[in-house]
Amino acid sequence: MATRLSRVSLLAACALAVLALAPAALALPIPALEFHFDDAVGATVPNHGSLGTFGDGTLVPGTTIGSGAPPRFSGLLAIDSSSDLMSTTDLDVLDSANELTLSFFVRPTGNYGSWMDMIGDCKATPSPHQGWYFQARDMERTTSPRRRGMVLVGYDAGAGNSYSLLYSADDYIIPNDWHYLTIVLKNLAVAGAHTVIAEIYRDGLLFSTASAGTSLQMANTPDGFKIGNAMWDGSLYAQYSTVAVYDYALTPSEVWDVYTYHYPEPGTLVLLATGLGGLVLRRRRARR
Ligand SMILES: [Ca+2]
Ligand SMILES: [Ca+2]
Repeated sequence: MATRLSRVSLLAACALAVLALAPAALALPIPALEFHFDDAVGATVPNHGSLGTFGDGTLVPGTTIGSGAPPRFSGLLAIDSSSDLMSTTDLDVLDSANELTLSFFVRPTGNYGSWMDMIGDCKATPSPHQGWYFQARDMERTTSPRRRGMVLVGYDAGAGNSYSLLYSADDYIIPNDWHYLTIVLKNLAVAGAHTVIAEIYRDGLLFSTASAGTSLQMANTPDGFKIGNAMWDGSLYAQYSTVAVYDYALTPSEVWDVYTYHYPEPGTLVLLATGLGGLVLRRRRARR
């Protein structure tokens, strides 16, 4: 009897696991940009997003790619000096979007400090700043505030170099650990007084939310999307993998689907389906 019951349970678990897998496989959101870093040709990093070759990345000399990142794609971009950079041409579809989602695996490796450039689409100089970018903040600190992710949303001329800062909670970015970070930005192009929102996820789950009031609208930036020496400050030394930009906001379930697609663990999906997923997720977070 016990054997029959456990067989039935096993079959039910397998069926649920298949159901859990199916939606992610069939209906993943499509990004405008997605870089895998395992297929570069010379200095060109192919774009796998909807913008096609128009969104290809270009490496500046000295910027290298390698392997060993978490699956599904193991290629990585290594930023190990403040001049390392991958950039695209100017992309109007991203500049004019009211909502954006940025997703990437990252493993910080050094050069920790207070303001460390990571990723963005931003005109750095001359002021006023335009566009948005994401930094690692307070990496050197051992007390709060420390190891935060920060989005700077900068707005156009006319309005006098005005910008908003949106911060994650502490310990969002962990030295030497791979994590999958997702930042959803909303209300970038709303006219009049409004609130800009950043929903900040790690490994598929909401980590914190930040907001800031402004009456300014996002302006077009003449520069392209950048990883590395993106803006003003020294670069966080880090490895990046599977970097994507969506010109719309992902929902919480889409963020989870994308994460589990890029970081599949079959055992996790089976246990999720049988209600034990929380245990495994806690274990996985502890391990990584
Ligand atoms: Ca380098
Ligand atoms: Ca631009």
